[in-house]
Amino acid sequence: MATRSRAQPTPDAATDPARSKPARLRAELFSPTLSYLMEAHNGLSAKIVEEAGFKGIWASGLSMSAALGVRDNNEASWTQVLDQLEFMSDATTIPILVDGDTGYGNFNNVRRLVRKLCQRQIAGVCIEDKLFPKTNSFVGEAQPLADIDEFCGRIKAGKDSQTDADFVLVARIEALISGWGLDEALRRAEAYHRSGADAVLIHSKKSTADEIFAFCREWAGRSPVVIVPTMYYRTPSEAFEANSVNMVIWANHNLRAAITAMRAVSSRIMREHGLIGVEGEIAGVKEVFDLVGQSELTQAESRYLAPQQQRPRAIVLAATQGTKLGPLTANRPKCMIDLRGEPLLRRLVATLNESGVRDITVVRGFAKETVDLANIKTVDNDAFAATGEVASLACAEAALDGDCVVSYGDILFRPYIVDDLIGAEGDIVVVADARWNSPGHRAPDRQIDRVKCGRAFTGSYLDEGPAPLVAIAPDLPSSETHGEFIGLVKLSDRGTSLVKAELARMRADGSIASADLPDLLTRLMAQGVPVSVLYITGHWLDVDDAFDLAKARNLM
Ligand code: SPV
Ligand code: MG
Repeated sequence: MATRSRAQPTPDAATDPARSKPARLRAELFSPTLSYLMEAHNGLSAKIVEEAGFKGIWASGLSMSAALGVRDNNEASWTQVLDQLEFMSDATTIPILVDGDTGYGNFNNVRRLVRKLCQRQIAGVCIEDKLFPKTNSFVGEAQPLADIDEFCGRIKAGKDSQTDADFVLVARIEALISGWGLDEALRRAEAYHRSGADAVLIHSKKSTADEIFAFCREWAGRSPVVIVPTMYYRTPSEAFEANSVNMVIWANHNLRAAITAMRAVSSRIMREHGLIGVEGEIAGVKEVFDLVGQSELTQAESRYLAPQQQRPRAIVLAATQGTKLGPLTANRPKCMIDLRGEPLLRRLVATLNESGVRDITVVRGFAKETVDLANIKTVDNDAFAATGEVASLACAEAALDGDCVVSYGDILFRPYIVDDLIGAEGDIVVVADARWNSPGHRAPDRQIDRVKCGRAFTGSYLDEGPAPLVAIAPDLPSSETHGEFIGLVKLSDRGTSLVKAELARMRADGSIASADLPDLLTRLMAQGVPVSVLYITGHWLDVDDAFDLAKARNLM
């Protein structure tokens, strides 16, 4: 014979997280105080039951069926129920007593059911003495009951099949529901107890608990008693305790609450054709994320994802008006000018997204209310008119954390450039175009940020990694210029720390307001911080003046 039930456990075992779920349900059932199970019907409702403080879950057959949109007549198959239970069990740490209906057939079906439940750490099952396919106890009158001996066979088969010694089998007596009366209920309770049931569930559809209490008196504690006071809901729990009930099941109240809430919100949105009325009255999206543990995944990603899969966040500096574009930027900043039907910034954000960079903070300044795109966070540099790039970067200091890409807000580039930059070695890497001097590239008088490197671009595939940056400034002589800084920088975790420390120093010495990115990089290099250059050859553009804009629109 397989494992049989254990002796009565000590009461504090009910909440000991070191103990198995079946052991904790068993402890609840046998504890001297009244215990409660709360209904859940899927992973989310199970989590909410645990969050509320319940020590156990009733996986209701009625509720799981209704949540699937079917009747409580075994229309959902037993394996479909098992799937629901797996989600509920995975989502929670407290034990689950599952409503196993009739056991889905005869003794043989019960054996397989119990083995499968034990495999999933479901703590116990309740089976009722009716026939497959079952009918809910509150539907119709005089439902046929199972033959006592046949049902005892189901109980024995279930107990003989449990692979966890603490697994709980509750035998549910439907004699009162079906109108057979107290004597029949007691006769059945006795037979089920002798067959090895750990507890009996005595069910009633009366509006008072009289027949339940009469049963309890006669039963006299021969085994724990479980009740479902759905119909005699007015009876206070003190009365259950006084009548030696061991466990109360609140059987369907989360499902019914969900129906009421969903009806109210659906009809209101239908009526109002809008969301404003309901928004403050329903759980926020963040609550949804919290309930399903979204933050744990973020932490796990930083622990387990390969470094090349961990995409940095991005900070886009987009505070300037861009006065050289005349009336085009009278009411909106340069980053929002139209490039063939789309704002420049939307194209930039899409490129970053394409490279897996999704956490994007845009620093707004001029006409900030016009910088309003999906999937970006914004911070504001309200002193944009009197300050420069570094001051804007400092406004986004909270986002300067871990690996980070910093981009000007008026540039566009092919996605492979971000991919290469993210993969480039070095704590601080800047992107420079080696074809800075090619004809027709720029308006003739246009000022650019020139870079001087430890190694010129050769175009050879054998060039090993980024070149060291030696100087970055607009006024380097052409003979010493190896490229044009395009306004794209990668900072490693260490790189962001170095930059933050430098921002603090610049704040202290008053240089932060007017500084641009080349000034910041120059200061870092002066302290011996290595900065590298990733060479590219074209495949990018910026939009500074009408010449650039015409070129950009042609390229789009
Ligand atoms: C359930 O919750 O599915 C039950 C309890 O079995 S009752 O609906 O009262 O039968
Ligand atoms: Mg049921």
